[in-house]
Amino acid sequence: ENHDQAILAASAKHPVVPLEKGRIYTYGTAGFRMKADLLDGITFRVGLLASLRSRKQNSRAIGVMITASHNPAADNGVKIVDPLGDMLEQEWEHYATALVNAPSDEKLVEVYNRLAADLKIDLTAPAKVVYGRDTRPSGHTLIAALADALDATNTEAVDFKILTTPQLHYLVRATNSEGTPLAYGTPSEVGYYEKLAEAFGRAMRGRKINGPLVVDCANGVGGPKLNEFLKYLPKEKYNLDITVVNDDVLRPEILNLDCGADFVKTRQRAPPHPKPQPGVRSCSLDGDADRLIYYWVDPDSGFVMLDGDRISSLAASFIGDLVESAGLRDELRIGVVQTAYANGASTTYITQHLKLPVICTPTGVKHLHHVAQGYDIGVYFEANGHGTVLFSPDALQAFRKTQPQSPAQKEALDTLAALADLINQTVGDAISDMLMVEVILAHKKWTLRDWAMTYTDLPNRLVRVEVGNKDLFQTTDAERRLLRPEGAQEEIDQAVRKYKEARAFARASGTENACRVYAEAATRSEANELAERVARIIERYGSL
Ligand code: G16
Repeated sequence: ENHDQAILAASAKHPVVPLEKGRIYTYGTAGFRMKADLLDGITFRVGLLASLRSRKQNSRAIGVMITASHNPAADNGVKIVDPLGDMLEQEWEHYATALVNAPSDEKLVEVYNRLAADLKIDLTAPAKVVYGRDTRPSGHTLIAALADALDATNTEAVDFKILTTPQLHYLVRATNSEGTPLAYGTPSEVGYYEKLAEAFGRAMRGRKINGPLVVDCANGVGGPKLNEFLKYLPKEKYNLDITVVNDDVLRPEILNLDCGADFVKTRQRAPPHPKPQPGVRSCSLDGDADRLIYYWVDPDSGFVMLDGDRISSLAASFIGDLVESAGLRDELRIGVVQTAYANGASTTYITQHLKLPVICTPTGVKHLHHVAQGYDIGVYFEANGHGTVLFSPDALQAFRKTQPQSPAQKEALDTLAALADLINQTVGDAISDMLMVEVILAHKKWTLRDWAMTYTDLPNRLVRVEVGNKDLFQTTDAERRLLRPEGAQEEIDQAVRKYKEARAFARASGTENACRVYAEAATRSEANELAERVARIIERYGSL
């Protein structure tokens, strides 16, 4: 079977907007992400790649998600999900880049056929792609471009319509594992809610939640989905009192505007609307519900934030204790994965106090996920609240097969097994992570203040710097140092030396046309000052 004519005809309807000379579209931290009006042709071509990927993967289903997550409403993005629900294998990112940058429809067909030949893909084999999108209005037309690509390549298409990103990841894995011993869950949105609700009940083991919780959904897809999910949770049984706010998805322009996990993390304050009630437990999701940040406004000390590092250390500490009680300490290796953005105090707490190994990777959950898979229990979170906990097949087996010698050991084993079902195993999932945090706090009988007391964050500051060409900035050492432009790192080092207990780094964003600067130091004013200094260095080198 030959798809050439069909691809040529369809591609003519979905042209890629040419970039200025010398620049290309690249598959970044989270796929292709940019202003939505540039994405039609790109999405079409990603559809072609998804079909190739499915054929290469023995016709298993591949996922495509249309979302720009925390970015402004006018942006959108497209990314591919592999058969087990994790991110596209990195080697294939190059193939995506090659297809997307083919300079004409004819060249596109050439690249498509060359990939098929080089990768020994049988174009007559069945192919299947499942897809979804967030609430951005542009998602609708992008889905049409994707569907045209699937049609042209004779690929079975399953449209799950509007979803959170982690729901789509779940659905890909559930679709591919259905009917096997490793069945992940029923491949439907309802199946997702039922699985999480059931696991939450088992993990709670009769405990009660300690106080109301306000959940800010960034006016994104998490709003309607969380409202739907709450119908599956018996409120009285758990003393569950959740108020969903910023869940207006009918006015697209307010998506992520002055609310959501990215706002809270970067601005280090609560969303102004609705007016924060002092002392009330709160958390924020981002625009596609894969990030989670907890916080409260303290009547005495003001805003206190519990970010991804806190969620990570909370999970590692609780799960570590359970593994000990389950008698599996010598059997299962637990590790924590962070990025350069992790607060230094969290790394110290995890290594010195919890006595667990920490590995630092570049930004992007795909990197963290990969390293976390090397442990029996791999806890990974980015400071921005994106992460999850992975359990290896050996760990799952140990939870099920170990014969408990005491009620306490049985409880620990059962709770671990329940957590492994509750926590999304495919990718960071704000709704699932929120339930995990609530389970842990309920078991420990902790308030958010108790949680915040475990260690003291080093004051830190994150700055976004607009530059002419962010691709000038190249990093090494898990993004902690700049290789290029030449001279920039020396200047950063000089700036850092002026402060006590200080650290700073700069890197190009993989999702926005900007650089990010992170600084931490002994005091708030020093952290701010250092961040500003480094930002100015980056600005200067970025305009050379
Ligand atoms: C995406 C990635 C995250 C990353 C974030 C920011 O998040 O999935 O792993 O931390 O972008 O990346 P960068 O600093 O390179 O712009 P999301 O929530 O936007 O999909």
